[in-house]
Formats: sequence, structure tokens, C-alpha cells
Amino acid sequence: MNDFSIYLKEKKELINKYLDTFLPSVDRKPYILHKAMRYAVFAGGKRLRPILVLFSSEMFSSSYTQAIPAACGIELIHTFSLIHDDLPALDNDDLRRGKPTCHKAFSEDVAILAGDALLVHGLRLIVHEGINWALSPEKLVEIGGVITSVLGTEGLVGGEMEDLLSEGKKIDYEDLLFIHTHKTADFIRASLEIGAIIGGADEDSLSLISKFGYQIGIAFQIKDDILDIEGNEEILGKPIGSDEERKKATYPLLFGMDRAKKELSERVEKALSYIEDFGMRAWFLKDLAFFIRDRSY
Ligand code: GRG
Repeated sequence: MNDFSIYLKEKKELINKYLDTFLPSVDRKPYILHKAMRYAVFAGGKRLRPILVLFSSEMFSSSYTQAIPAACGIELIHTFSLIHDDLPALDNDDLRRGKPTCHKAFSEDVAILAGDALLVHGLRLIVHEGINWALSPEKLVEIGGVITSVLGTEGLVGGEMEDLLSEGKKIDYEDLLFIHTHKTADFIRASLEIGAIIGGADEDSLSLISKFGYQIGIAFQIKDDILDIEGNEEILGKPIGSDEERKKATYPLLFGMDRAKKELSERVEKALSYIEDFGMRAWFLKDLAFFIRDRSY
């Protein structure tokens, strides 16, 4: 294993350990809700976003410890968005992270509420729990501003709405970029920004990290769209071809596979240009950019 794989593995284990301690026990009421929350969170997942929080904090402070609650909060919110995205009223998917989706394993009403609870619990971990980890109120207010700015109509909800509205339509590049930006890139960028704020990054560094995050966020979604055509269902843990079936507006379906791959590489190159001056301090982010470009899951 190389340093990148070791870092990913170690931090994934750390995140899983803390998620277990932060999530409500299945022995507490409402049992079924806590069971469904834990089912969705521990069904699998790369834990990429929380690892970004940890690394960007470590990059500026040589420690990731204070970023642990926020990193876990980010993963809970991400899991919430996947549960709701899979619901019959939205994408109506049966499989996620290699397992039946939350509404299939439980029921639609339970899945909706499990998602709601994960969103609120995640927000609490990000904006409040840090107090118990010696994070300053100023930093908590700042990261509260970042996370809430990327979840609403000018973030995840807005991106998801436009994504649904664009089904079956031939939208232009600008409209597709709106969806990719708000559905995916904003949240990845915010994960990096939150870690950097916790780590005490100065304004210029924060801006560079943010620009890097935006570019790898777009690259991540382009790759996601490519994998929906060329990926392996077993490795991905979800069916392929669902975008075409649902007439989704995706990069390769709208503009062709060659152009999608070209833009993916260009976004990765652009992302790398923003972190060049950090040198070896940003080693993980460099490897991550290539991982996003080359990943098979
Ligand atoms: C109220 C905040 C809020 C949002 C609701 C449902 C919704 C609006 C948004 C869904 C957005 C969504 C599902 C975007 C897709 C992003 C994406 C490519 C997810 C897959 O991420 P991976 O590959 O998944 O990192 P794992 O399973 O590895 O964690």
C-alpha cells in the first residue's frame, strides 16, 4: 500500500469509530429510526468528504483531532442526501453502497425520517460539538456559515432540484455546470474549507483550498457520470446505466464520452495548479486529485 492508500484506510477507520460513538444507540427510542440511520451510514462509503475535512485541518495545524466532530457531521449530512436522493419520489434507486437503499431495507416513511435526523445530527456535530473539542466559538460560527451556505437553494437542494427538472431535456453546458456545482462540488469544497478553518488557514490559503475543492468537486461528478456508463456494478455497489434509463442530464450523455474525459483531466490539472505553492504540505490533495480522475468506485 502507498502512503495515499494508508492515509485513506487509517482515516476511514477513525471516522467509522467516531461515527459509531456520535450516532444514537439502537437501544434508545425510537429504535427503528436509530437502526435505519446506522444502516445507511455503515452500509459502506468511501468517507472521502470527512477525510478531506481531517486532511485540510492537519495541513494547517499539524493536527486533525479538533476536526473529528465536523468530519463526522459532514458524512452524516452526505448520507442523508444519498437516502433522500434514492427515494421513490426522487431517483427511485434500489441499491446504494452495495446494499438495498434505506427505503428498501426499512420503509419510505422511516427512510425519510432517518434522513431528516441525520441532517440535523450532522449539523449539530459541525456547529456545536466542537465546543467540547476546544474549538473557538468564532471558528464554529465561521464553519456554520460555510455548511449552511452549501445546503440550501444555492447548494445541494438547488442542484438536486435542477437535476430533477432537467431529466429528459437537452440542457446546455451552463445549466449542467449549475447542477454539478451545487449538487456535488459545493459540498466537497465546503468539506475542505471547514477543515482549513478549523486548522487556522489564513485567508489566501483558504481561498486556494476553496478553488481546488471546487475543481475536484466538478471532476468528481464528471467521473461519477462516466462510471455510470463505463463502471463495474459490483465495484461501484450500484447499478450502471441508470442515468441513461432516466434520461438524466450528465456530461457524457449530453456532450459525449471524449469531451467528458477531456474536461475531467482539465479540471484535475486546474485543481492541482491551485495547490502547487503548498508543495509537499498538500501531498494528499495531489494524490486525491489523481484518485478522483482514475477511480473505479
Ligand atoms: C436538504 C441539504 C439538503 C439536500 C437534499 C437529496 C438532495 C437534496 C441532494 C442529493 C445530492 C446528491 C445525491 C448528489 C450526488 C453526489 C455524489 C456523486 C454522491 C456519491 O458520492 P460518493 O461516491 O459516495 O462519495 P459514497 O457512498 O462513497 O459515500
